[in-house]
Amino acid sequence: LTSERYGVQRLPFSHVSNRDLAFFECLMPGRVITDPDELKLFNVDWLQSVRGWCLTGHLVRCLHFGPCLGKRGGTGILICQAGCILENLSQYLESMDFTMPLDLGAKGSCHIGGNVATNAGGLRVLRYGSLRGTVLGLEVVLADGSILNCLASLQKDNTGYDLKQLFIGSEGTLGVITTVSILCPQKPKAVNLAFLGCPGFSQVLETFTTCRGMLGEILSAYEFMDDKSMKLVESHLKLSNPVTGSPFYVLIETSGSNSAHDEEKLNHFLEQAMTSGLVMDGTVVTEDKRIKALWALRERITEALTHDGYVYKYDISLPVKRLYDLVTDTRERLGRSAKNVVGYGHLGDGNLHLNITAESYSHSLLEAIEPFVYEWTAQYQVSISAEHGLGFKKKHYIHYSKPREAVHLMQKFKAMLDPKGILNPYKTLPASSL
Ligand code: 2HG
Ligand code: ZN
Repeated sequence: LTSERYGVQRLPFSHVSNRDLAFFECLMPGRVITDPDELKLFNVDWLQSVRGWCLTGHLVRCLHFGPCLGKRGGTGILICQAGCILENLSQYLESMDFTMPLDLGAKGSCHIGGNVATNAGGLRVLRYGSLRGTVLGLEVVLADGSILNCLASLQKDNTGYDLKQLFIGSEGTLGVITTVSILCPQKPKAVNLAFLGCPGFSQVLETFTTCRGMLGEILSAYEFMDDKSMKLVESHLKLSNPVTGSPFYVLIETSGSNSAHDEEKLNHFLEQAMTSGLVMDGTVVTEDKRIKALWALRERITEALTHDGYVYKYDISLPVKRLYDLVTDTRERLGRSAKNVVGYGHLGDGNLHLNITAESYSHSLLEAIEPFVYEWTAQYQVSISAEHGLGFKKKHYIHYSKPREAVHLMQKFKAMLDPKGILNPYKTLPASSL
């Protein structure tokens, strides 16, 4: 049980009464859920590792109304409500020759409000930067019920503090994002995807340096995965890897405006990478359907892992040179007590996803992993949460990445904006002694 495993003490919140239910039913007829089985879907996380005890739901369902795209001076500015699904937004934008600056494996189910609240990174950070740069404005409901309108759609606005940044990446602990304005680039005219096998991690790194030099402005993603992650995708999801037999794989995407120019550049790079032994084998695709199929090999690793057993997840920012050392050291430390220790991630952003699987949850395995992984990480003064946030399980480890004064100031913001602690309780920050 979550409360026992993690020692959660319920805060002194009131309970939902029949009067409350009647109020919500009046506000959103037919949308209030009280059936325990239906509620389970919202109370248990998708990894099935923790559960909450909500007796009623659900607000988000009413926040899914459609997007609109403005093109001030040819620049695409999307304004949409928080409940829009990322993939629907992408399709809407593509039909108008624009693209979403954010893409991630969960695009078919995740909501843009959640993406912004967690400052989700994903596969396009290398090209378009994080949501901190592309989100132009937000509308947020504060803990006292008032609406904060920071819904600017200007690229430049230095009037006072940039309040929207407080809510981006705050994991819903400071306010509920209800509307988002986001800057969307033009849809690239030519996209190529190369899936390559490398003989070792040092070659993965050298291939990155080479392709950054040779592909420069058209490079839009550089992802890596180890052989073990690919094996899981093959065995659990029955996807076939077109380039087998390498200890490491990389996905290199180019996005540009001139296909002949981009292909020539890519071919030059591939020739160089093959002749110098950086790459053992590979395939290049340009057709939309085949691009999607290759991306699935990378995007669906997370899903494959859930079929492998209980998953311990770590999302670390590291100097790229050290990125795989953490995987090797963890594998060696855990030996046979883990089922699989895999490493993959957004190498172009210095972001490793270290995942460890076991047949079922084991407290002693958790103790062998934590704080080892955090201490290992802290020696490089980097981040124990690169793009996923601290959430419920990692809030006590914030000190590995942030100085005491910074955590204290965060707690002060929290106390000011949410004095009763009603917004996403028990997440992101350790309890304050303020
Ligand atoms: C990804 O890059 C996601 O696939 C999920 O950020 C990472 O499950 C994970 O560890
Ligand atoms: Zn990721």
